Amino acid sequence: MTPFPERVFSGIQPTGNLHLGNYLGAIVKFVALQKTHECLFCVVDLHAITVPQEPNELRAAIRKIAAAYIASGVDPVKNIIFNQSQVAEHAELAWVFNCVARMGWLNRMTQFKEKAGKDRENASIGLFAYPTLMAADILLYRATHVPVGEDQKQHIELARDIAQKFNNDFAESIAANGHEGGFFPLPEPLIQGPAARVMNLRDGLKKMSKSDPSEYSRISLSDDSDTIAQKVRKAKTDPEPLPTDKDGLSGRPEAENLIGIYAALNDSTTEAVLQQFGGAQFSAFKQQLVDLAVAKLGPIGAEMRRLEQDSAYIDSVLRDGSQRARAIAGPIMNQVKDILGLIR
Ligand code: AQP
Repeated sequence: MTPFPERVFSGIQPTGNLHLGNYLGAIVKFVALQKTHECLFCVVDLHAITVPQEPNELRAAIRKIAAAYIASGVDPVKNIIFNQSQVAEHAELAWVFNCVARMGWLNRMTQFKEKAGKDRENASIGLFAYPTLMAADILLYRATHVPVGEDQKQHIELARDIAQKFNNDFAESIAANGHEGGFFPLPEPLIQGPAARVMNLRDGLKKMSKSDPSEYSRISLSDDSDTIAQKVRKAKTDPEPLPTDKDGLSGRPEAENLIGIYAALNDSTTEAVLQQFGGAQFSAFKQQLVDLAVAKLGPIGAEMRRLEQDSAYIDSVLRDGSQRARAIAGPIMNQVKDILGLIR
């Protein structure tokens, strides 16, 4: 049995407009988990600066992510909402983990390969070490559960490897400092659901992402009703009617994606949606999807726009959250120093 009480941590980078993938892959899970768990939801601004950022845009983007959390229904009083750079221990523990993780482990990270592209020599060291900072984000709070989209699975596995290696390498000192059963938990990713990997609306084989040059590839949380409707109508499909069961979706990535989005927005399953729409033409299904997406996302977008006007309120939420996060992180970082043999 784990000696660690259950605690949830997750974060989103302030690197652009939040899209339906971020919402369904992460934020919807945050809203559900706050009912049952102690949760920390972070705006991971130190991750954002692994690639160039314009300072004014970064400041606005940090506030925008916090606004999106709150507008989506994450309660800033019950949960800790904060930005990473206000809690210095994230960077401190990341350095320790840079000394625990192996080059070979990081060399295998597919996200670095995708983001660095062909010009790897010119990528920042921060971009390469991104997963050790992510491991520090989670383990600084000894978090046990991490709600994320499917694309982050490999990074959570790395966080588990780092936790395990730290526990093994310092086993004696960990025990001498009075900790039973290892110092860090092995965090579990929470990935399941019909929209764990929301795909690009123009190409069902590519992930929906903030950085795709085409606005029509994604639905943004800030899109108004007309824009959502236009994007869904233009979404790529195939000429066949919708199938009646899951097997009929194989080899039809665009159909699978739209059905998954509908299921996730409706808090339903792919099977249930196929039962309802099997045999229908895409045009009829798309109209229903537009109605559902506008009903779900419209109020969130409106509340985000309202909150974005009130930067004093957002900043106060982030300051309060950072203070509460530091109260947890400080003692854990001190224990890490004791285990390592650093004098404090
Ligand atoms: N397409 C997606 N489907 C499901 N979940 C997704 N997530 C991202 N894209 C999808 C999840 O959203 C959370 C926050 O992601 P992030 O902003 O920290 O990182 P990211 O994966 O770099 O986001 P993007 O949109 O893909 O940005 P770019 O274009 O810069 O690469 C995470 O839980 C992630 O799994």
